[in-house]
Amino acid sequence: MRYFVILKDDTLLQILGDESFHRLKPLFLAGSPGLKHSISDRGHRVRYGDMTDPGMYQPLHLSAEDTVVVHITESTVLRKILKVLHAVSPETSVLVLAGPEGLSADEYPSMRSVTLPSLCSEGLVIAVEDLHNQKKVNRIKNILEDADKVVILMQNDPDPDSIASGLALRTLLGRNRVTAPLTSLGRVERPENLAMIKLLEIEVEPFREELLEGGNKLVMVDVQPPYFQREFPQVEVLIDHHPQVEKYDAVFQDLRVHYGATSTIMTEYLRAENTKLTHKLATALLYGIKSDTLLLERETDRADVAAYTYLYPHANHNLVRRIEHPELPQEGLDPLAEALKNRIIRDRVLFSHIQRCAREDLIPQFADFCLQVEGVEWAVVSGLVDDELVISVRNVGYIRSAGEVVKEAFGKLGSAGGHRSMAKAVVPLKNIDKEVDTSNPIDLQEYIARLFLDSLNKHHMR
Ligand SMILES: [Mn+2]
Repeated sequence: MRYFVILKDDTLLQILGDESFHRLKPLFLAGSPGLKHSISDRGHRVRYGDMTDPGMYQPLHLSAEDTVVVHITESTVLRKILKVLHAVSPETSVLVLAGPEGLSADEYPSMRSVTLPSLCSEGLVIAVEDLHNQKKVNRIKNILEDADKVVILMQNDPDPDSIASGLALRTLLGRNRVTAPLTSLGRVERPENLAMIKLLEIEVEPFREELLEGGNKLVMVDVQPPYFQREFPQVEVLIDHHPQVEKYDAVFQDLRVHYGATSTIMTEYLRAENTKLTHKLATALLYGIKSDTLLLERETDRADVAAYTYLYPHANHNLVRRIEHPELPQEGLDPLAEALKNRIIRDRVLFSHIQRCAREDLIPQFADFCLQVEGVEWAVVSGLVDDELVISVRNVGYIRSAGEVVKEAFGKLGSAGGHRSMAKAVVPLKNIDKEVDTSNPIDLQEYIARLFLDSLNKHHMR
């Protein structure tokens, strides 16, 4: 494919720069000797002639494979050029960089027009945002510059968004895991989050009071002080997207409640700073946005989509898949096979019980799998973990809320709850061992099925 560019002057080159044209390697067609010189001085191939003369185009042997970009603002000249081009080679694609008033697509079906402002405005918006974010990053750096350690505090059960945000902040500050530790008063618990820190080799340290002594400074990401319900010394920097429920003090804060993830704010910081994105950081941030917005479906801002797009080419998607689907340990296969063999399906609900469950995270994984069975609308997978019965529930999404059904079925026996399409219950065995023989998997499965179906039918008022 060949490209040709017809110019009235070098405005277009000045605005778009030579780089984009070097990529297309076009032949420029100039209407004046002066323009010809200035284009060739910039290192482009150029030919000079009368743009409205068919003789200019005939030697080019234009075909349907070729594209001509036209930037002529004077409409009578533009019309003449388009007419000549159309006569010489009606199939050649013509991109007009102007609002060609009175030119109809019917007349020139191979023509398309875009205005220069529409081409450049997105870039302008980004540049303005970058400038704004750059100022914030400078402020953050100033505040934290003299700290011995920057202690980054996340929620008590750190989620991917907070972990990725902490990692991004550490990178922006040019610090490492010793001088900017990621800390939590609790620990990472969900299997996906554990897989994330394991696969991306991220260390989350327990928060210790000594960390706030001396010349260390406290920072919070993806969380605000009232969440912790305790006193802290001065919070120096706070970056979050949750709504502010109570007042608190921070030297600098960037709170963007319309954003779906703190990782989006951090990605904007990195973009503004032109920081090189490692696979690790890009993967963490992409997964942070993805998990906080349920793959850009929930409470998503235009900014989240833009950040996701920015990160996408730098992220390791194979790792994201492995984080989302943690590895199945080999020793888990036999108990799973047994559970699958003993499954029962009633009223489109598949029940399966793992009597010897080595790892709790097998249960939700297996529930996801069971939901793929033909004709099944609900998967209820249970398993014995230590002295508790853990029940994971999944549904296909358009029926009753899993959280409500599970609460009704098992809420009196232990903790139970969840969302529309997924829910979980944890029942201490001592709460049920008078009603059912918990050493017998078949009895236990029947017991769970009865409680669950009773609750589901109660909720069947749709
Ligand atoms: Mn978040």
